[in-house]
Amino acid sequence: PEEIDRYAPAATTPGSGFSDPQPLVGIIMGSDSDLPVMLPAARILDRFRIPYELTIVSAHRTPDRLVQYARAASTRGLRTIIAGAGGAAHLPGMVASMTSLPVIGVPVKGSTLDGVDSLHSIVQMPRGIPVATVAINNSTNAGLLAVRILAAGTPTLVTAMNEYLASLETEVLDKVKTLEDV
Ligand code: RP5
Repeated sequence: PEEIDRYAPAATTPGSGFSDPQPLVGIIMGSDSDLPVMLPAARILDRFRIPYELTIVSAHRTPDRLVQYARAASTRGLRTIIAGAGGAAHLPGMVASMTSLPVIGVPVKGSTLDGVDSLHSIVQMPRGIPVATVAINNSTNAGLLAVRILAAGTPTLVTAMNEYLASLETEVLDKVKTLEDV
């Protein structure tokens, strides 16, 4: 719907496998206070040149917007949704109940309870309505999981993900070398 504010990178670059700037991933969060935790997911999607949108949808404060967003997500062209929330974190599960798209939940750590409240709220979904839950505050992994979902059937993205994994390995092996000199 038009009333949903969108943020998406200007354009994708060659080699991504996606040449259309139509957002493929929706990053949503319950409050602007979640933004610092959710931005790493956006940075991962930037890195893999995947177009996304980023906005606030609150399950409790904007319930009508939640329904509109979730119901329209698939027909608007989104392929997966990353939803972050803290406390009584009902956003990912409620979105998953109203779309057939894969939903990745990010438990956001609040000022109390160390984020365990958010984790339990997101991970303990009833049978039939899955939410792929990542670790508390780990939206990087939410972004990476979204890339993996999109990579199925997209060889350029598979290659890019393998290169990313190789870069992690190199990073650790470089540290091993450094430690050998200590
Ligand atoms: C949740 O309540 C939000 O996802 C956020 O993590 C938490 C606190 O929101 P604010 O009071 O900071 O807006 O709905």
